[in-house]
Amino acid sequence: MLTLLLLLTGGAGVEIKVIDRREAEEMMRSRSLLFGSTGHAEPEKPADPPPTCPQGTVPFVGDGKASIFDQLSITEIHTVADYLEVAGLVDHRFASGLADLVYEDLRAHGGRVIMDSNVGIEYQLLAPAKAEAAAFLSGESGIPPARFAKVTVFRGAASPRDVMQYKVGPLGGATSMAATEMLAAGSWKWARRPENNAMEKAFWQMPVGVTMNTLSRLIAASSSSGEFAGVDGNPYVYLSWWAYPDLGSTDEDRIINVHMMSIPPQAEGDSQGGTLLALPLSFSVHEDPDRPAAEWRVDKVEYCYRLYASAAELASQFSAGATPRLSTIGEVEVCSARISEYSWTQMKPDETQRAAAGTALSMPSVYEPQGSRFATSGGNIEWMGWELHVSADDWHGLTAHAVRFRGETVAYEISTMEVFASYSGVGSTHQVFYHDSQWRALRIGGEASPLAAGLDCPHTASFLSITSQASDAGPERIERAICIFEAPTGGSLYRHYSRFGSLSGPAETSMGRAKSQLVIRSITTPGNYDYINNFVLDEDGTISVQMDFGGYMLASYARDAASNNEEYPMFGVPVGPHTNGVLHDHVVGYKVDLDIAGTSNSFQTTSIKYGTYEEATGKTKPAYISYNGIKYAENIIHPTELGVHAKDYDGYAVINEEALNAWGVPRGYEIVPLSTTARQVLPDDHPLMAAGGWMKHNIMVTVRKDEEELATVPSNFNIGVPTPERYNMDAFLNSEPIVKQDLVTWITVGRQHYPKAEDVPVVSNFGVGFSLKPRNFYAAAAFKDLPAAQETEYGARVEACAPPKQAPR
Ligand SMILES: [Cu+2]
Repeated sequence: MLTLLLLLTGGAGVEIKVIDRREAEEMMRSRSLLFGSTGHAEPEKPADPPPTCPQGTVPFVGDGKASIFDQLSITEIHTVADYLEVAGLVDHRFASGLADLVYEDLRAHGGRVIMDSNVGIEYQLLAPAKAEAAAFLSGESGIPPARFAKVTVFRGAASPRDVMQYKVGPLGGATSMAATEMLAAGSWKWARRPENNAMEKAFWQMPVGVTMNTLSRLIAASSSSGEFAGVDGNPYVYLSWWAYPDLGSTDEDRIINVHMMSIPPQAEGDSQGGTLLALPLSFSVHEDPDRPAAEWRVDKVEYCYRLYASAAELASQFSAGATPRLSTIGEVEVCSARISEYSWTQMKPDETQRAAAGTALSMPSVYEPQGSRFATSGGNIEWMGWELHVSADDWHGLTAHAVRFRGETVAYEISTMEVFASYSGVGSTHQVFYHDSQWRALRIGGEASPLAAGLDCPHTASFLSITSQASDAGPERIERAICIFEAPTGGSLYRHYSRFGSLSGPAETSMGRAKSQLVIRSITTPGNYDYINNFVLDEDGTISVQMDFGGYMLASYARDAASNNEEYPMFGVPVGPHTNGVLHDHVVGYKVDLDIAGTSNSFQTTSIKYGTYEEATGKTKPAYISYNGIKYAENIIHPTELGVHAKDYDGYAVINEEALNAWGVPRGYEIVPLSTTARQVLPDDHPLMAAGGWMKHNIMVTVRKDEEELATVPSNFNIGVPTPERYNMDAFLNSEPIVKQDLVTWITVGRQHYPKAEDVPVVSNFGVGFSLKPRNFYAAAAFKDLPAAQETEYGARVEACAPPKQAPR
């Protein structure tokens, strides 16, 4: 996503050259050789892992049938791409392979050739029909469902241009393949397509380069007076830009806002500190696919909190004075940026700054006295009675299928769907927002980072690879993209201290079981933020879904400290020199298809109320009740599709009214938000909410339909218009009866992030999530039959594999 502009300010002449990332990294490397180290300590090499305990002592015993949910293999993707090419449905199989062609096209034809081509953008598994898949999983049918791909194609060759999705398949069978259009032609408009890094940043470089050349004297003059200065006499200043859709975008006018930022020069390979180094310069680019990219219209030039009709107008007003080293040049107020002060955006590992003596010692770590207790086979995982299949969709992220506990299905599907953020902001970065599934090279699944043992997951973790289509080389495997590990929480799953002991035991005793969880994790870094995506299993039948946020905030330019900052305190907080941390939100959406004792399910809410006995029961208060005021629960089975906020009721559950536990209570699973969860505060008529139905409530309940796959589709340009109906939550919620139906709960959890100084340089990881917990699903606690800690000779087992004991203090 990061494209670099290189500004050369040597001598009298000024030249701005647009370069791509590879060239920029090359330049950075050679510059580092020229100017030497900037004095930061080399990061310490990771210490050797702790002694490894025996592994693989638990065999995988399942049938592996849930492998029908494996994402497309690289071979399958190429098979589908071959077919589409031969069928004439794509001119270019993968956008990811276009980088060189785009540059050639831009030089020779202004980019018209690519804009007039059909380009294969994304190849995904089209989930099998549930009825077919469920029959195969249960053994009712011996035939696995046929595999199909869903392919998203930018149809630049269509008239009018549009985005199409094709169902392609079946794969791997004797039957010949076919491609079927899944959307009405023209319904997903060209101007609404998701941004595509491989294709589009190169296009935007043209108008951005032209604009920066027009403003070169402003930038150069600012540099000579120190505002855009280089570092340590280094004549190079690296500028980057961030591009986001403008909220004024329409079906015909695709507007990209470009915000200039600087890049900390020493940060080879990691320039993310630059998201804190906003420059006071922004402008808008209007895409016109029928014209050469260099001629695309640029307007709304904002410099230093002032709007100019064009770069030329800003440049000419600036030239009228042309005396550097003044706060005002010509008619232009110069905003001091002082981007040479970048060290505050960087972490500083420094042994002399250790907070306490213990910092020098190793942290506690996980070890497994008798080997790991979970087993895997491909994406199939087994642990302590749990069975599930896990994978990562390239666009949407971590997904689980066929989730079973103690031999019974709990959920057919739990899928990560979308991570959304919208920023306030007045100057420089304006109103920024993004749907993270939409970044071609930066999406939730495909940008998964290889996980680091000892940082992201314990050394005892097992790893799974995923297929990503983010690379310029086409589809490829990312090794170690998902980790699976078991770790103790340090507390107990249950405990009780008995003063009276038991008949056979000591007079006083504690009983209980240490709490240990299985964690399935992937981490993706779509730019500045890191999203840490977890599915967490407990031995009591609870599965939790958590998203933690880490990394760098996005900041905007501030003229000065709080006293002279237009954005403080309404839209953000000063967090560094000329830097305002901008108020924003993080909203995460999931699809949860619980199946409680089958698929005849209902949605029940519980409110804890206070009132008279008559209000609670509708009957007269019995005489033995002395005070007529009492707490009671009001349960409602909701008749039709609905959305609720986390604070509307005290409890939410999916239940099966026909399947009762031993006590005659309907079996169920409850949905428990893990922390104070924020609903989107943008009103329903805000341009972003037309496609944001999935974040209008915390829990939305609908009748499950195969064609209602997910309630979002990647694109930041669905502004003021809904997504195609297949992905539109507002269309899913149409008052259908939901009693004794196969239900989907669409769960949205979020946080408002009002920044603070401690969010710099990077935030302390924080997160959102929810748990799915058995509610009368069993007749008693599911852990009742598990050995208590004392009965496992736990201490003796630990001895076998423990690191050396510390001397007593
Ligand atoms: Cu944040």
